[in-house]
Amino acid sequence: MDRWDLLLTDARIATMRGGDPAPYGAVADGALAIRGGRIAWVGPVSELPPHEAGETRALEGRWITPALIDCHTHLVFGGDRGGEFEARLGGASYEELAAEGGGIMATVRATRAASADELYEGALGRLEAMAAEGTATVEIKSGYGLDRDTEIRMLEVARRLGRSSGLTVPTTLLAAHAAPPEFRDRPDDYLAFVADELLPEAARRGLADAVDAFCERVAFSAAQLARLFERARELGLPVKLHADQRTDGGGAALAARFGALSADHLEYTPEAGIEALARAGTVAVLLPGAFLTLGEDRRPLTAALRWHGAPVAVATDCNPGTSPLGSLREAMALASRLFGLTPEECLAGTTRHAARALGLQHDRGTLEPGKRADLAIWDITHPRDLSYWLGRRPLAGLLVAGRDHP
Ligand code: DI6
Ligand code: FE
Repeated sequence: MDRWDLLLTDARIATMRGGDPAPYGAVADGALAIRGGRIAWVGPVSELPPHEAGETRALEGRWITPALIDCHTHLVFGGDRGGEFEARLGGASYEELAAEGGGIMATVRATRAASADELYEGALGRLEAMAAEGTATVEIKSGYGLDRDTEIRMLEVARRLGRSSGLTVPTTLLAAHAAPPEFRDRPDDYLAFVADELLPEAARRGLADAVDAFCERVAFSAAQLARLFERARELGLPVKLHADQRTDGGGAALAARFGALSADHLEYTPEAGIEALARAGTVAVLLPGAFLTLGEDRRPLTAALRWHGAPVAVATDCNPGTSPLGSLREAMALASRLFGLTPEECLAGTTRHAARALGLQHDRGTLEPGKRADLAIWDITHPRDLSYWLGRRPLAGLLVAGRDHP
């Protein structure tokens, strides 16, 4: 006799299992059982084994999917950049505003000036809004401090958000986001500081789960970043990369060479770079919010990603400058329209492949026995509705490790 804590029945279940011949790995008249915060059983109601359940809930035909996973955000930051948004609509370019001290540096100044509590409160509101849309795992990057104290403070705030919210918050050190004013015209000295001091400290204190960098003409070159990635490797930390967002800087190839968890943006990645990502098993993370906000006209090569079999994820890139987007479900709706991803690819991109982009593929991202019981329950008629509708809030419930998330 199987003993379960919670049994969900009368559900339609998009398991998102890889290799399942059914679209979305769907189970029509399904049940899902949870024990100890993990999925204990999933399948058709007609095949339920003999069991005892502490609680049983009939979902009246609602859909269950894996809880969504946002694998790329800059959720912790000070200030906001609404003024720049207006100025850009008035004709100023992102690069012009950056040259005048706006852009990333405006947020760096505001973040340095903010206390840990202020950063925490601001990010907590954004995090709760994400959970209210079905997201239970939210990666958070540093990268608006660009000095020792503020980068560490951002990571500590992200860790605190993970402890207090009940959600999972993997952290990423993105100190190589830009060279700060103190190192103007000395980017190599700044990268040496990051590689030799900041990275080892973050690793020693267990503050970073991964290391990210911005590979771009306005930031750092692939050659400059290779040294940082070698250091990350020595310290046993996986790497990720903001690659080829505005220009082809060889970012995808660099990420593939280091077996990165993910390469993100990829608007200007050539097909050879995509082939390299696919061969390395590096997840291609597409960020439609930044594409849309920057008015970019070059798209990632969706057909080539498919053709080469690269795993593709979708994320919000939530940040105050280039992607003021707080809903991962809306990111799916945008990725289908702007990049031509199918609704099933969008959902795989915010579940199974997003888990892999964080190195969590063995723990979550699909509904299979043994995986963490992070589930979203939706008032929808078909999982494609999650990409189909804009501006709707179809979430009916969120379970995190088998418990109702408030
Ligand atoms: N790419 C982006 O779109 C953001 N960072 C990055 O590496 C920009 C962040 C910002 O403008 O604040
Ligand atoms: Fe980003």
